[in-house]
Amino acid sequence: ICYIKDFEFLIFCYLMILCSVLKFHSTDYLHKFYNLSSAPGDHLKRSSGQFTKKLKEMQKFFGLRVTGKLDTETIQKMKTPRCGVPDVASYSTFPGRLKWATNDLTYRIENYTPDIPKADVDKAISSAFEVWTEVTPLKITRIYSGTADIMITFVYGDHGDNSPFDGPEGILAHAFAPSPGIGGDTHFDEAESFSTGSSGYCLFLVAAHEFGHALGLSHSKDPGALMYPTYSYVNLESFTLSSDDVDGIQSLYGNSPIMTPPKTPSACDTSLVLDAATTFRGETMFFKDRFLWRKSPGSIEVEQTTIKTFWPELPDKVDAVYESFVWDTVFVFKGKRVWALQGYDILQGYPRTIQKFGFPPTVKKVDAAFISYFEEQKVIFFSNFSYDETSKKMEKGYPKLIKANFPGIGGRVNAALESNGNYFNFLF
Ligand SMILES: [Ca+2]
Ligand SMILES: [Ca+2]
Ligand SMILES: [Ca+2]
Ligand SMILES: [Zn+2]
Ligand SMILES: [Zn+2]
Repeated sequence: ICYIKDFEFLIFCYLMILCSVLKFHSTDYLHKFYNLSSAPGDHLKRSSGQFTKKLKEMQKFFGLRVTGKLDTETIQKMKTPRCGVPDVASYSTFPGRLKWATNDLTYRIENYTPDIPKADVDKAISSAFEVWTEVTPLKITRIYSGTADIMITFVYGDHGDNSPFDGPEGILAHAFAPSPGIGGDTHFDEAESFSTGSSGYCLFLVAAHEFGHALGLSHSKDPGALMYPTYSYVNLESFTLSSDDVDGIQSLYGNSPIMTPPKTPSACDTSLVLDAATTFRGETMFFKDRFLWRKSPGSIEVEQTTIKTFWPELPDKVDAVYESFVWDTVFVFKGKRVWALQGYDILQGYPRTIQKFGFPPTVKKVDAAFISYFEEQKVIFFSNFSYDETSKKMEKGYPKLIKANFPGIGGRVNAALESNGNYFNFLF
């Protein structure tokens, strides 16, 4: 989590306005979904006791801290648009659209973190700039002495800009919006343990986010955006800016002739082809690229998040997922590998190959999987194979053609799910 100095006051004012607007919306929200008895919009007369009670109900339902207050977490949850994310394109710039007057900028690394080798710091920083220069006409050159537009330092605690760092965790870094002097400067909290991978905080990811600020972007509401306010690790090989980030930076500097980035998929998009679907401890989960949608049973709300937020070690674009109730375990397939997860943890010995898991070597990947209640805890795999959960072996008589078991379904299955109790197979 980071925040942007100098705009503290502005952001504070902005949030105050937002909150009064949100109180109105939150009354609406609680009225609609929690049976709050006051009429929607009747926020002036609403009994705050009733409001607080319903708010607590809602917080409990979503597993938030039950404060009875419109805290950020709760507001965030309420703002999570229903049915996927229709207004997901939500980058923001600073008040007054602060940007650099020139496309030719400089940066200087003033000191180094002891956490990783110098060469890795240099590489993380230059790659983090490239993320933005790739999609804009911006040119950002490194200088080794004198004052650059973007001065980069690693510092502890109070470091003379009235925004002291807070020790380990919390704030990871901050950057100043474009302006002369301190504008653009980027400070990293040395109390954090920076890394080149998934341990601690990946310097490249933190820097890329901060440089977004240094170039004029504020936070985005798009959970798939780099400019989303919270840190989440993504596989560096598959890292790309979201279209929201690109739209944001291009709104300030215009575009470079290349590249169309992947869009954050919307759950409402009827042309969306899912990668996989599963139940997970009573919830239903849908997978697409690096995204994950969660739906609780009794809720019409679908929450969008990323796979990495849930399971940082998992790859994006999974092939198939199913939940084994017998083992309270979720199995995730991608290519020739399978991961076994209990809650947030990966079971020992995983990931392993699908051959070790019981598939014959002829199976190259699994397209989809689910447990069938009809067939006594048999897992149906749509690489056209069936597998016995208890003996952990491929069943006799399989593989079968998809058509043999599921008449009416032709071609390839991308994701499958059997809804508990309803004896329904959803095939995607
Ligand atoms: Ca500066
Ligand atoms: Ca910190
Ligand atoms: Ca450190
Ligand atoms: Zn930030
Ligand atoms: Zn600072």
